[in-house]
Amino acid sequence: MINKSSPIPIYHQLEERIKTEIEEGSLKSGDLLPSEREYAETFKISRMTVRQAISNLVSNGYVYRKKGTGTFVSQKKFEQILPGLTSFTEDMKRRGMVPSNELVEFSILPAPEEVAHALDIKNSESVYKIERIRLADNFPMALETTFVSKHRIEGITEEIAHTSLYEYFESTLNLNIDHATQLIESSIINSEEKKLLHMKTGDPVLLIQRTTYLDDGTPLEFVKSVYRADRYRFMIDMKR
Ligand code: 16G
Repeated sequence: MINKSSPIPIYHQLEERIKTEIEEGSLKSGDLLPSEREYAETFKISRMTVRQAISNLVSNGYVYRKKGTGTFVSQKKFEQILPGLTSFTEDMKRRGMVPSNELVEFSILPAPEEVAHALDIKNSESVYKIERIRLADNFPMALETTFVSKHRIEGITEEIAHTSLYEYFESTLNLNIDHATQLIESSIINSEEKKLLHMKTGDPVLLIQRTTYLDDGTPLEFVKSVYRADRYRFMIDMKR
C-alpha cells in the first residue's frame, strides 16, 4: 500500500492510509494506534517518516497523543451542514445527543460598537449578553456569546438561556427566523476560554460569527462562538 517510487511523499501516503482506516471504521475512536516502530517495520520506512505522518494526524485532530501510553484515535468530528440554519439544540438532538448549557454570563448592557453595527441599533441601546458553554452529552463543544436587542425582544430570562433560544424565538414569540450570514475563522484557544472548554494552550478552535435575520430583514441576534476544532467540521454542497 506504500509506494516508494510514487512522487507522493511517503509520510503523506501513510497519513492518508491511516485516515482511510479511521473513516472506514477499521480504526475506531479510542483505539490505540500501532507504535512508530511497528509502522516503520510493517512498511519498511523510517521512524522519522512515521513520526511526520502521525504529527500531521495529531494537528488535524484525527488522533491524539497520551504521554507514556501512545497515540489514540480521536472522537469523530461533528459535521454541520452549512446551508441549514439550525440551532445547537436541534443539531445535537438530531445526532441523538442530549444538549445542555452552562450559563457563564447573563446581563443587559449598552451595545458595544461591533454589536450595535451588526444588530443595526445605536451604541447606547440595551442588549442582552448571553454567554453559554454548549454541551453535548455533558461534553463542552463550544462557548457561545449571543447578543439580542432588548428593545426588539422582550422577556429573555436566565431560565430561557438554559434552553434553546431559537425555540423561544419561534415557538413562544412566533418570530420567523429567515436567514443568517456566518463567518468562520481558525484560531487557537485563548487562556480564559481554555478552562471553560477543557482545552490546552495552543489547541485549535474555530471562531464563528453569525448574524441572524427575521423574514422582514430585522437582525435578530449577533453570535460569537468558539468551537472546538478537534470536534467540529463544516460541510457545504457546491454546484457549478
Ligand atoms: C447555534 C448557532 C447560534 C445560535 C444557536 C441557537 C452556530 C455556529 N451558531 O449554536 O448562532 O444562536 O445555535 O441555539 O451554529 P439554541 O436554540 O440551542 O439556543
